[in-house]
Amino acid sequence: MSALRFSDTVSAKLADDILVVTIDNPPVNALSADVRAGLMVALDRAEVDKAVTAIILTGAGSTFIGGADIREFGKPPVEPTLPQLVARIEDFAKPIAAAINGVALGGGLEVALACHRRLASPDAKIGMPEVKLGIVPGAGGTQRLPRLIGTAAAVELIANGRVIPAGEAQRLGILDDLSDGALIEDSITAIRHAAMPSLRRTGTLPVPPETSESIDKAATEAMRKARGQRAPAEAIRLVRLAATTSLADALAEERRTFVELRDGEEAAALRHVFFAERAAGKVEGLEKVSPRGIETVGIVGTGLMGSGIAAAALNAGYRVIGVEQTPEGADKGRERIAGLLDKSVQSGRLDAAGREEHLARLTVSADAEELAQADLVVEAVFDDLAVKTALFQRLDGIIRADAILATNTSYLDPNVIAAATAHPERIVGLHFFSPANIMRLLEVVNCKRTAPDVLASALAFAKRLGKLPIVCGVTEGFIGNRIFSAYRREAEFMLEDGALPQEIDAALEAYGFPMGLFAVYDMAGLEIAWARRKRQAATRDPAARYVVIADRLCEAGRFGQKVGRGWYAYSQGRRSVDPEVTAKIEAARKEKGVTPRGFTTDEIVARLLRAMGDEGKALLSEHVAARPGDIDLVMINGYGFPAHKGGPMFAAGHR
Ligand code: T1G
Repeated sequence: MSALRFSDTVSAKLADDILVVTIDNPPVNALSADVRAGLMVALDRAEVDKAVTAIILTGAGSTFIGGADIREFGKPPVEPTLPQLVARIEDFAKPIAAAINGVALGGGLEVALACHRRLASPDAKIGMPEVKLGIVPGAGGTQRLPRLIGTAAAVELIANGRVIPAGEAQRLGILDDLSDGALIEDSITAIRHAAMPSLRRTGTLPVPPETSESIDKAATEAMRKARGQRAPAEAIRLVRLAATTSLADALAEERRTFVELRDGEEAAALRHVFFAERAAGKVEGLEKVSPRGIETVGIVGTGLMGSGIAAAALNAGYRVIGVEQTPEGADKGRERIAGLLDKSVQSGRLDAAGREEHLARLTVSADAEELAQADLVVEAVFDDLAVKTALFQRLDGIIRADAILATNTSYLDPNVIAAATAHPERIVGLHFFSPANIMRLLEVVNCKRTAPDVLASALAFAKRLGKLPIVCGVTEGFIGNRIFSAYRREAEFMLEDGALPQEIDAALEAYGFPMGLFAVYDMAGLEIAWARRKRQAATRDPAARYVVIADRLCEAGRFGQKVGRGWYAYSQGRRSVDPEVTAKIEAARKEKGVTPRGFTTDEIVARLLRAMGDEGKALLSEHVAARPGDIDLVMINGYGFPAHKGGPMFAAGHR
């Protein structure tokens, strides 16, 4: 069977009378201009070649087609465009089958929907995640999917950008069949009968009738999650069109909407986040450094953070040795970890057998000598310098010389802890965010003496945990808490100047934060920052502006939600404005002789964004953060910054 080449990325082989066309455009077979051109040439050849009775489309490697080539967005369109290719496939005189050998996403699924048959390997995944990039499908997905699975199901998949396994896709009616191990052969068999009695052209199918209730329910649920983003609403509008508008008119409206969104700020922000996520964790010069093998993880302290880290490590397949100070403490720690696994079972993320298998890999002991077996030890003990330093000095005498020591400290200086130990080069910071088994974000702190292979090992560990690792240098609060402190300070300045907590929180929620700053502050507890302010009091710059309002709340025992009072009052879990807080704010203003003034929502947001952006610029100039995208990812994944705004650095114009 001779190989035919239609472009750099598209080739084919003739299997008897079937032309098997393969897209080979690493790493994800994106539908670049070369792929689109190559497919068009393949169709030209099949059209005129009498020896060809049908076509199979498939991908090289483990991906069918990962979507349109996002890197082409923002550049002048190159023909053939994807809609032109998709229309030609659907209208082709000879049968075409999609042999979906891996992920078929976005434009990849749209190409498959235009084919006359669709088979997939059982481990394939399919979906239209365009809304996660701030856009809608732009090559017929909003019109062809409802014709196969109905409007409500299409709304649910497209407006949520959900990616589903092949089995579910077959049950919904997107795929004709699954093929385990003989995908091309099975596709050839299927396509031989596709023309009888006539080719099924998806775009000509009627949209199955269904009640408006089911459609409205899917739409309402999707809009609830959209949190102010445009793309999901536009996707719903377009999918609804399929049942009421001609294919040609609806495709034109889909394309118009796609182009408008693609060229808008929301899509630019989400593309920035997409590429920032893939750049994160890449450190100059570390590519050639081999990480040390880690299979056994020791965790000292199995409290809230330690048990979360233990559960994350168990989920990633590590053997885990938890250590507590007493046997009772060890028993409690084990119960806490088992409890987290139970929650995973309840949520369906883990089954009962998996839970047992995880627990078989867990030891929790009061004997620190057990840590001699660990390849990596993470401390998650009380965030006190003396406690952590003494612990690391003790561990120097217990763990292997090639074992790595990681501190989970939030605010202490890991360089100071490392300097007090025998081997500072093996110390790294792993700042987990609570709950550590759920939150993706992990700040990987590259201390002054951290050895390159230790940093590489920490990154490999983070990736195997499924975390989003952001490498940072040493500064108080690393990236996230330092920026949080900066905009919390700015918010408190505005309180003193005349704003109220509920006004600032409402402004942040209108911008897209799930929760305002003061509500978050109440959830975290006011006492942590209070303790730090008291620690810093002696060295604070007397000329620097200092707002006493938070201190006044703490002095009155208002430590936040857990004590029922903080910036707000809480009863039965409901938050309400507390006149006592307003009075304390007014008293603090009077003490400073401040005449309060009003603030608009825009001004509040602008001042907070500027505070975040300025602190981010400082982190970059101090080389604590390597790139603006890293800062954006920390604030989006750790502090609720709306992804569709791109993060504080993107919002401030630092792209
Ligand atoms: N275009 C260009 N580059 C892409 C890409 C894409 N669609 N997808 C991934 N890459 C790059 C990525 O930046 C990284 O680059 C490398 O490939 C590996 O990615 C008309 C308009 C496919 C599940 O949204 O979900 O179709 O860092 O690390 O973990 O309606 O990539 O190596 O230089 O993520 O194996 C819709 C996005 C597009 C899918 C593979 N499609 N991609 O995951 O690899 S819009 C998507 C993914 C569209 C149509 C519309 C994942 C993946 P580098 P990776 P992975």
